[in-house]
Amino acid sequence: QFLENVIAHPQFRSGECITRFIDETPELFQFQKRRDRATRLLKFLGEVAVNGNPEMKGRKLPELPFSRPIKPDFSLAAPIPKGSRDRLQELGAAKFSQWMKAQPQVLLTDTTMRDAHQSLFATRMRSDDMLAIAPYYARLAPQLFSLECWGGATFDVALRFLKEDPWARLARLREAVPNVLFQMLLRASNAVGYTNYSDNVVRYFVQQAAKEGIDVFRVFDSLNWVDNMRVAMDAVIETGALCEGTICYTGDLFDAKRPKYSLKYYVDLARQLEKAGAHIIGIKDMAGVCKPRAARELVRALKQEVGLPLHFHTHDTSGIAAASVLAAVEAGVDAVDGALDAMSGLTSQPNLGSIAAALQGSERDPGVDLPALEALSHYWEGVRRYYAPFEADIRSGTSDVYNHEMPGGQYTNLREQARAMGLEHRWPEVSKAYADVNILFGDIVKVTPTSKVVGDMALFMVANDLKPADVANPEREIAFPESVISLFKGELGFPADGFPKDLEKKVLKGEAPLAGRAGDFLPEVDLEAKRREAEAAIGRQLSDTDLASYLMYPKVFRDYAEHRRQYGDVSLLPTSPFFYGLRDREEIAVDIDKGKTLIIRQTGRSDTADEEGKVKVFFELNGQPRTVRVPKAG
Ligand code: 3PY
Ligand code: ZN
Repeated sequence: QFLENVIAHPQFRSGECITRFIDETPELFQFQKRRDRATRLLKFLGEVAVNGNPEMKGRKLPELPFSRPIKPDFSLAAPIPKGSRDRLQELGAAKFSQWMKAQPQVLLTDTTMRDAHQSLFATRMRSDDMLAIAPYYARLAPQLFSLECWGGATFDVALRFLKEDPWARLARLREAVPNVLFQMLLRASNAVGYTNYSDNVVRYFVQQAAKEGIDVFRVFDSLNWVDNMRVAMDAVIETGALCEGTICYTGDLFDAKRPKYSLKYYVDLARQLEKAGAHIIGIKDMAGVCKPRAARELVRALKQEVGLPLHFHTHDTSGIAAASVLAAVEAGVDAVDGALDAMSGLTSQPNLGSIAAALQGSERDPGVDLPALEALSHYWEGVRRYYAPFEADIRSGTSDVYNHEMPGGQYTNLREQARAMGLEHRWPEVSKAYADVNILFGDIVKVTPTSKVVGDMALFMVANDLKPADVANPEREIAFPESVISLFKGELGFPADGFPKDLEKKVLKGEAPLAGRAGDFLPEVDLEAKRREAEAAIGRQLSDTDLASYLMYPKVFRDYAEHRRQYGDVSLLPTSPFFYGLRDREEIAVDIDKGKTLIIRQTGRSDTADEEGKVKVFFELNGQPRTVRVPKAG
């Protein structure tokens, strides 16, 4: 077809010098590029048709076909109203923060595109499903305070499992929603990873994220150590974005047996965050253990003791989180998180639509358009079905969360890890071991990445039939997981009262822990040298955002780049064919560029592998027959 293009071109027909003509006529090569991209995507679809998506291995497949998620009945020709982002741009961060505090409504954050799917189906939601609804958000929900749509585990999972570029997700969402604040979850010195990075890497990451469109950075430290949050917070403040300095809530304010996590503890933390320059104080109840009475008391005290707006985040694992949200609202909290109805409940956030409805007509009425939120939720209901194989088999809230205190965002991921280790059937033991490990480690804050360490240790104990007494016993030799050794070394920082000395001695075998913040010991990274190193490894130039990905996850990024080289940009495929392959005669339209659409249809496949062990999969690409030969695995 390349030749057909050449022959059909008027300049060629006019008989001008062919070499010059080819050199000077780039559109011919655009066709070639498009053809390469199409070939790669067909190769991917062929692979999935023959061997399945590796992500689906060992999972119970849903019944196909899916009915299409229903988009709101609303014209996208409608103009985009002004929203919270326009207000931030008008006022700047400091004045915006004052406005938040002064205005009477409670502001709403929708977590559907980040925490909700992280907590319900192991963070697997693909960009394609977000992008299809994003322009409706811009027009139907401009009253929202923010969309939490980036950061946390989404960064890692996008690259590692979904083979998508998280930065492209952000850029494309930003383009579709220019008016509502975008919020990300940033693990302070751990950025979007599981360990402390060099300070200049954290700064670089924050700069890129702000440049690409993040407006609100919810910054937390997994041990509530404010000193370890300053680098990230300073970097956020410097970009002009909103810095939500966040306290992680754990324990129980009213449990006299656990006095460590008292009102004073949280008020002191909030004061430190205010001093460090935060514009908003986040209260992050990552496990959903902040009971209504505690939420009311905490908000009341913080309002009295700090001069910043408060933003409350919780999870519905217990089944009663909405009561905590409403208690916080009554006590004067300025903003709260929820997930749209179809993506709410269980380990996710409580139901945003119902919370908004409950507050309707009150003096704190969030002023959102309820039927519009319902229409958006209706779409998510359809999307959620694609991801059924990733959902944990839980049907109700559980008060057991007050015992294990596992973050909602970790729950499905840890179950995944247990499943991969063949321990799924021993889940109640894992959850009990999780609580035991917390006590062994000195009753710590458990949120990524400390929660991952506690989870690793819990799995290790169950897999090796170890009891807490065995772990504590100085006579019993134990090969602790690497992550546990790193935790006790202080590589993630330290809790206010340190780690228990006896266990520290046992884990570190007498070696001394770090004498301060890990960032003070990690050398500055030569960013340009890293760029060259990555470019040599993947054989192409790196953009600034690619470099940020490489700095976070070098191996994962290299694997992603190799996948992209082989299969192209698979994020452009719809979700059903991505995970489950095309059914014979199924046709999809894939927009590979603005105004450039591939029509792909699978027409059949050979019944058996050929002499080279390859199966033929037959497609039509824009009406032309194409065949892909796929080596049959195993
Ligand atoms: C994350 O860091 O990914 C979390 O969701 C913590 O709650
Ligand atoms: Zn959360």
